[in-house]
Amino acid sequence: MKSILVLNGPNLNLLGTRQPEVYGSVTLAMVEQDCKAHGTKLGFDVECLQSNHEGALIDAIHAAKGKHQGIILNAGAYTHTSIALMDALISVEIPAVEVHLSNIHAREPFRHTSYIAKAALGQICGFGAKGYLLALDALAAHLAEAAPS
Ligand code: DHK
Repeated sequence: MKSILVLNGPNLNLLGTRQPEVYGSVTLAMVEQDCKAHGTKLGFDVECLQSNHEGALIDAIHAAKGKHQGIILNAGAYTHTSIALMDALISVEIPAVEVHLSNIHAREPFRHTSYIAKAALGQICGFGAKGYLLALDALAAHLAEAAPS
């Protein structure tokens, strides 16, 4: 069975209580549960991981090589700063979809830049927690196209 890694970065462990007017009231546990359930419908095994540490996120991307066929990444604020995360994604050559709960392009100018976008198939932002499920759909379509069964 194909496996997808859902990776969340800094402060996303606070989902549900952190600025709910921006990030919504759904907790990370609920997001992860929904991703697993949606993955099952699509025929994917879904593994979820969250870290507040850049190095741990890089290690998780490296460890995904040979284990996961796709990555869904919300790198939180590292999106706007981390060349190291971009390089990690490029290095492992695993198709990745970037997700943000908020519409980063409608917010402060410093959030308009994404290093992750340079290494991702595409970006889904502004749809709240549903964005993760849309990203799973996008990866399913991409992987089916790449290797039709
Ligand atoms: C989450 C964060 O933590 C912010 O730093 C990003 C992103 C946006 C989100 O919308 O999911 O700027």
